[in-house]
Amino acid sequence: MKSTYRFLTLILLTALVVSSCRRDDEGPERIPERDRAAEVTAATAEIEAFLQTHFYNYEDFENPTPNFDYKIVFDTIAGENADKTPLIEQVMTKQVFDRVKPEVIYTLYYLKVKEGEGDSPLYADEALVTYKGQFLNLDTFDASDAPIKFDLTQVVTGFQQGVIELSGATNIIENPDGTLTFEGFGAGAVFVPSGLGYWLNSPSGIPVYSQLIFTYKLYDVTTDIDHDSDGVPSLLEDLNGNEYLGDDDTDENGVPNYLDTDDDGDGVETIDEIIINPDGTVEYPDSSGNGIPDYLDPDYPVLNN
Ligand SMILES: [Ca+2]
Ligand SMILES: [Ca+2]
Ligand SMILES: [Ca+2]
Ligand SMILES: [Ca+2]
Repeated sequence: MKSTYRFLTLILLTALVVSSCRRDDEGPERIPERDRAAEVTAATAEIEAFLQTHFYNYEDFENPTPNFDYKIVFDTIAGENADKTPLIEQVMTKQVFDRVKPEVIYTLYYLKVKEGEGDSPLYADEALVTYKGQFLNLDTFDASDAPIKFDLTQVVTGFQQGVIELSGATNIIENPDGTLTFEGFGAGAVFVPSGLGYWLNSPSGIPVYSQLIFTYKLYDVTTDIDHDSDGVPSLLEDLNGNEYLGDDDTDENGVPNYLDTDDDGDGVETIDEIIINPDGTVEYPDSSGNGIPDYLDPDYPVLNN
């Protein structure tokens, strides 16, 4: 457990050094890292202020015209829009723990404007989406109108947690011109505090500690991913069942199980300590009968195949 956090901290520290180097006469200047718990309060206040003062084009979604693109558009509640329903009355919330400091809990706000009629992704799946990333001032920092596939373990936590609330399309039709039509897709948005976003590790163009908005359409879902190809599906490498793969590290070598091909570090590859049947089902032998399957048991380094 401890070494997992060391691993994560190492990534953040590397980012800290890179992102805080300023080329000036006085040499590199460090941006002090903020307290993660205190920052939750500040970030949540900023996001709630946005949700109270803004609305989305919900009327377009309620009565879609034939050519409506199902894109979420935000605007300020003011002037001729003074009577619009604020987002704060339409959002849903979920509790999400901080991936660096798990005792810190966020209330994550998200919007489900079109639920989707197909499969819903899990945190270890891949999702085919179009998306747009915006700051709270509604400037866009990133977008893809072409469907793009994301490994949901590799995106910022807030985006992952928003996308998994939707379902994908039920039917994908290939048109004569080569484009795809997705029937029954999902559409939503998530309002991401920096601690579930980029924190200090922000790509260029995104200021550190920015709160972000992602809008997205979910088209398709790829399940049963085995990131390290060791025969154990990634979902089953979430040993503590907290729906986060980064903090399960049986041999405490800094590589979490879902990316570790020898999970118990006994020198025998995981794939040689499990049985993959011809029909694809997997068995996890416990040869010593101590309740720990061989691939997680460093005291049982016996080849099974
Ligand atoms: Ca695996
Ligand atoms: Ca490991
Ligand atoms: Ca593994
Ligand atoms: Ca092993």
